This record gives sequence, structure tokens and C-alpha cells, in this order.
Amino acid sequence: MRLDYVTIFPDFFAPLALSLPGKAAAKGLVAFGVHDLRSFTHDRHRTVDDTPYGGGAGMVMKPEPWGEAFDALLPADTHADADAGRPTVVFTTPSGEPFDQALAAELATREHLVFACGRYEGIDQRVIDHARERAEVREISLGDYVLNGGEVAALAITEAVVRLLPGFMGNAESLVEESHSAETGGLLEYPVYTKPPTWRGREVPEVLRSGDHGKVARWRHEQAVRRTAERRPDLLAPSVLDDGTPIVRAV
Ligand code: 6GU
Repeated sequence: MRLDYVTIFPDFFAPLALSLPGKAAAKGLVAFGVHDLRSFTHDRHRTVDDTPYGGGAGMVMKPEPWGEAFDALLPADTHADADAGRPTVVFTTPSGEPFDQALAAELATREHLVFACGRYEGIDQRVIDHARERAEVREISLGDYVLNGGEVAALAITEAVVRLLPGFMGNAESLVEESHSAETGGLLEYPVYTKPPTWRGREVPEVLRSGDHGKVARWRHEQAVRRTAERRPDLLAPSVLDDGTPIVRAV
């Protein structure tokens, strides 16, 4: 997989050389390219923003540097209605579709991701519309809060995607059991413990030291359901229909 980043803050992407993404690059599983949007400007001040048409606060990112960046990073060839095999351009924006594990898994199937990191009040809409003629376009948000720019979001999405690539994780099982995987029914992870058995007066739950694998599995499932109900009730299947009728499941 190839991943490119277009940004006015290339230094934000230094961490790609570290940790898991860095190891994946060293193994040749992924290749990263970081591109300074200002290198696609031609004026003395390397201008990337301007005032919004229609008025209002803040500045909007100008279309021309983005167009040149896409000319450099995307094939000119357009198969307007066939996304298969085209690069995917990810615009990081608080007004995008919410990022989740399913979207990470979908992006992990792509050959080429290009992250367009917006700053200021956003990017001229024509840039997004133009990109759709040359690539699959996804506008993605990390959640319902506002970051100053899309760089940190692009890094977060990268880490979630790259760790799903075959050959990336040392232990494939830790991919299966973790929070939000479809395999655990979308429940949050149960609490985990390691040695010592007593630490600062706190004991590891007895069941985990019982050696009874069935009992351990049941305890973990119960803990996962309890945690999910408390912290993320939205992840649990509804227990009543819209009209209030209880849903009864066979156990
Ligand atoms: Cl992807 N970008 C920005 N700028 N803010 C965000 C976000 C993305 N997701 C949540 N807030």
C-alpha cells in the first residue's frame, strides 16, 4: 500500500518513521510520501488560503495548489464511474463521515491512499468535486469535536489502517479479540490483568487464576457486556422496538 499526505505542516508526519507504521515501511509493506502544499504555490508568499466568498470568519484554502498536488500524485487517467483500482483521496474534516473500525478495514483494502489535510475553515469545495473525477473520495471525521487541522486525524487513520494489513501485526489474534472488532460482537474489551497477583493491596480476580477456561470466557464476556452497557450503550443491540415492544432472544 502507498500512502501520501498533502499538508502545510509536513513535520507533523515525522512519527510515521516510528513505531508500527515505521516497522511496516521498513518491511516494505507500505510506502509513505509527505508533500508540502506550499511547494505547489508559485507566488513569493507561497499563499495557500484566501478570504471566503460570501463573507464570514476565517480563511479558506485556495484550489490551485491542491490541483497541482493532485496532478503530481494522481494518475490523469479517469474512469469516472469505476472506483475499482483508482486511488482513494481522504479529506480529513469534522464534517466528514465518522471514522470507525469498519471504515479502517475498508481503507485497508486500497492500493493507494492520498490524505488531503485541510486547515483554516476548510478547502474550496471545487477541490473535493474535482478530486472525485480522478479518484474515490472519502471525507472522514474522527468524531464530534474540532481539531485545528487534519494532520493528527490523518495519522490516527493511518495507524488504524496500516495495522490491519496482512503481515503487519506480530500476533494476529490480538486483532480478533480487541474492542470494536466484528468478531467480539462489537463489544468493548474486558479488563485485563498481569502479574503480580497482588499489587498495592489489589487482587487479580480469582476466576482468572482458576484455570477453568470456560469460566474465564464467561466472565470476560459478562465484563465486556457490562462495560459496553455503561460506556457505549449505542453499541448494544436495542432491547425494545421503537413502539416499546420488548425484543426477546433465545439464549
Ligand atoms: Cl478529520 N479534522 C479536523 N480538522 N477536525 C476534526 C476531525 C478531522 N475529526 C474530528 N475533528
